[in-house]
Amino acid sequence: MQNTLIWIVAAVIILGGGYWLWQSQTPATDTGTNVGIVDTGAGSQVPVETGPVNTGMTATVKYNGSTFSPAEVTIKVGGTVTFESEGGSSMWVASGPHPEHTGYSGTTRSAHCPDTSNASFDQCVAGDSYTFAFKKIGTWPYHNHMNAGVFGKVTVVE
Ligand SMILES: [Cu+2]
Repeated sequence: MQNTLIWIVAAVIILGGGYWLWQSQTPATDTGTNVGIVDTGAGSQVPVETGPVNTGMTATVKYNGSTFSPAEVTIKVGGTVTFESEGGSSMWVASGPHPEHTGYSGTTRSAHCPDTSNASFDQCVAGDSYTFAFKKIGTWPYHNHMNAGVFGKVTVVE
């Protein structure tokens, strides 16, 4: 009877020790955060956390007649981008591709422009200012329909 007790205690110690060894070798869990590397000089590099880049609920893009500036902006979904034409340059912001503007909504210009709910990323008429609320996550190239060689890009993130 006493021998049995000793064997049970020994088994518990062996199993417990084995579990401890196994657990101590389990790698640390990945926290899922983005980690960049910063060189602090003298050859030492330390990891740093990097947050979302330039991601707010609003952005403003200026059009000067030949370029959008900044041409690429990132906003959160549901956020708005306001496009402003400076100096009276003719501007009609629209999702690519030119000339049908199907990229954002999947509908053509002639189909979505009469829709006054404005669910399409398409200004639909030339004007000095255009504000659009982005409800779809993704990267949305756009151009000036009045000067179709001028491009930009809106990236919408969660
Ligand atoms: Cu166009």
